[in-house]
Amino acid sequence: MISKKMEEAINQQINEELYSAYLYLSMAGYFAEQNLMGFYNWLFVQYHEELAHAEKFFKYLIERGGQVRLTAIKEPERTWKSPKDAFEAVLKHEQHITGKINELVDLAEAEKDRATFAMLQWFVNEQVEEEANAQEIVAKLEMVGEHKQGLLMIDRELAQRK
Ligand code: OFO
Repeated sequence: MISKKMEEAINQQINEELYSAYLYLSMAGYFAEQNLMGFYNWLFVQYHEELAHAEKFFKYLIERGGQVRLTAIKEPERTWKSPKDAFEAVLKHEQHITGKINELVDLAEAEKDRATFAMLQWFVNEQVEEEANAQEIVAKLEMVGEHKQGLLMIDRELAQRK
């Protein structure tokens, strides 16, 4: 049986992951409005990844005999100043999520909850990838600056993500 403290923290993380999904879906809409359908595709795939993260925590909590408590998801932003501004927001958000995962790891350690600690290692590794992916796109957007052709090249590349 999982502790109440750990249960509460995992429920909060389910909300964080669902908010991540909501944020990226909102961003996908922002890029679709600008006909940047490669960026749209990347974010739509990312939206599904975040739903999968929420489901992983949800199923884990049930497996451990915890009680799921879904709370309200806050409204995400709808517009950004530029593609670079949007992806800087992705990176900042992922850094925030990494912090949340690290807090969960600390709590699992403090509670001597080895099963949760082990489960969280997948998320620790996943966050390395999440931050690196966002960082790479920010760097590319910085490189192309105001050049529309460069932006369209990145758009074509991001259209490949499945
Ligand atoms: Fe769930 O990793 Fe992104 O937010």
